[in-house]
Amino acid sequence: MKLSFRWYGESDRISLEYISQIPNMYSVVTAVYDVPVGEVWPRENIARLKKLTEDAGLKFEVIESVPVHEDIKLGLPTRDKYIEAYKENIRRLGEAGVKCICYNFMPVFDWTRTQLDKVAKDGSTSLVYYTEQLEKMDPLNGELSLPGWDSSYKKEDLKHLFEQYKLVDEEKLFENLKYFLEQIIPVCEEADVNMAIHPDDPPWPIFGLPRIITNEKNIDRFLKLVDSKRNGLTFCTGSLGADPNNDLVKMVDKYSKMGRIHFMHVRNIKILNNGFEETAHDNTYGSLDIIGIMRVLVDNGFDGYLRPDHGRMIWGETGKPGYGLYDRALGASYLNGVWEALEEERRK
Ligand SMILES: [Mn+2]
Repeated sequence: MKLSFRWYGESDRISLEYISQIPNMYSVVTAVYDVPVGEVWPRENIARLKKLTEDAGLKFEVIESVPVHEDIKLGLPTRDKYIEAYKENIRRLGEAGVKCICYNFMPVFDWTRTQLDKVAKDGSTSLVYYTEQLEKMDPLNGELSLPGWDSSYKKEDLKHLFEQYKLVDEEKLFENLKYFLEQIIPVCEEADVNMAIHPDDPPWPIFGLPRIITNEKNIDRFLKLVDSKRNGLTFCTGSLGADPNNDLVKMVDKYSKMGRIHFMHVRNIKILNNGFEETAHDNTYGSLDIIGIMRVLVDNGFDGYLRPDHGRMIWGETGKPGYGLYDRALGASYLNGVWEALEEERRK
């Protein structure tokens, strides 16, 4: 297991020095953030991130994300130029020593929560998803702003996008994903880079838009679209775990044995009748069997990247919701401890 930590580049309030002080920290997870979706990342931007990272004693091996242009997801004729740009990004990142690229194939919206600062009894705040809040949200009224959300969309652009997606159902989205993978996976073989798709978060359709990376059946289908080890997963426990029908321990066991998990996002959530709340990483705080998941990873000799995922805001910290330092560092330490104990147990 190679422990990693998301860093939002030079504008991140959390320094690389702080990240490197977390025990057992191996690599940053970052991206070039100032280039529009669909364009080629300048070599000098990549080189700068790499230098800053390595100067701090960390590896520059994981990118999250190289975003996929909507035209690719929609399957428009213009997709080919964006796929060419994507390929060039894979080559450039491979040259810079990147081993794993996380991306997602969610139409329009990235991860979605209905509230970013739900206060818990202990005064910490976290991200939550409540069905009744979602039902009141209208993405087309021009006022909605979400964390995983490209705020550069204008109201009219969004209306147009929603119109276009009326022609894209789950089958079509799978087809468009296959088209994309068939083009990029051979480039990954040459560039020695693994692609790791992030599951849809939450793992069900929202706002009438299709979602396909949601459960075991669909992930099986996804892996067969292009049956190469390069075509793999970011297994995000908090995303897939929001659907209680997903047996996470079984899925992690199966996909890690197949060598198809390149990147683990590990966090816990509490499942409610009307949605879910993000919690501390520890087993007892949420509904997910974090220890069971870590156990199969240890048993299967998982040597990919693993990072704590969203944290709560604690100790008065402010900043990017889900991406404070303190609770994610606690999460990393917890995951280290669990890993160490399980390895020790296995040796005996
Ligand atoms: Mn995740």
